Amino acid sequence: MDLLALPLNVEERLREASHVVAFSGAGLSAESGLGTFRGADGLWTQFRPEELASPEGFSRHPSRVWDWYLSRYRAIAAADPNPGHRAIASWAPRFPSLTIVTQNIDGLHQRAGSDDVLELHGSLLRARCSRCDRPLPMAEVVGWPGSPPACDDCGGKLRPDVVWFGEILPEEVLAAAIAGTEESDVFVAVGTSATVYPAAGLIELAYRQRALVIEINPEETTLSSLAGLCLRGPAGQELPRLTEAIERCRSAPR
Ligand code: BV8
Ligand code: ZN
Repeated sequence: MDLLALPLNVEERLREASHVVAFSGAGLSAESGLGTFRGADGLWTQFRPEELASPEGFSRHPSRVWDWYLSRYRAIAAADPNPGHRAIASWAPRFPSLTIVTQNIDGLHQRAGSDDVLELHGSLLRARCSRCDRPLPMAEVVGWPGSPPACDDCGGKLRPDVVWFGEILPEEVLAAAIAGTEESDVFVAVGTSATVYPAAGLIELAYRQRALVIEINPEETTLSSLAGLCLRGPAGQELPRLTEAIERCRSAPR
């Protein structure tokens, strides 16, 4: 791995950082084989988000939406965390405080060893009843008959326990993500097109409160101008390079 040369001011910020936020989007899981939303192979290119990832889409086409999430669940079950997930997991002991905020619903941060992951958009490892809200593990219901299966308590349609467009984010999760961002010295936005709100607003909040924003993305995004450092490469390559640079500058004599 070729060493990442950091500008002096960035080195200084990383050396002094006590609270770091890692904010991830679908691009972090791309190298685990999971499709992104807006990239060339994006999931949305086959369907429009409103058609599938929305309450309206689900009420109009429950079976199509359920089958789409079932296929994504199967892809997630077959996927593994990549070096990007593992690099972020290795940051926990390196900083006094690390907050991991993800837009992803694949649970790969946790499988890479990260605890307390703030899942802004829920998790596809969980299903819930759309009528009585009963939570169920997706692993359990994938084998149930029906698309979508019926809740065995009330007969309501099961749905993935994710946040759809037009639905509000889990309040306590969003509040914790905002609190972590407000305290952050360094905010690393990896694999996100920064187009979905209120999640993308965290990058603007980090910038406003003078955190060093680091963007890791092969492409430019609408919020690239807020970044003090842009690493234009895949997460699985750039996160280990950044981790090596963090190790180097935090172990150097002060
Ligand atoms: C809400 C779960 C309101 C489901 C998802 C302003 C404020 C509030 C809301 C809005 C607002 N403006 C507009 C809205 C509405 C809407 C919204 O943001 N629309 C967008 C499209 C404009 N927001 C909402 O509806 C939110 N709800 O605010 O409700 C409300 C208020 C009161 C009362 C009632 C309602 C809910 C949004 C959540 C939607 N759910 N996911 C599912 O997964 O199926 S969003 C979906 O997009 C995924 O979570 C995905 O993660 C997310 C964001 O996309 P990214 O993660 O960024 O992925 P993307 O493909 O876009 O980009 C990938 C990037 O990776 C690219 O840049 C690519 O270059 C890069 N990349 C590719 N390969 C790699 C890589 N990077 C690194 N390494 C690689 N190898
Ligand atoms: Zn029910």
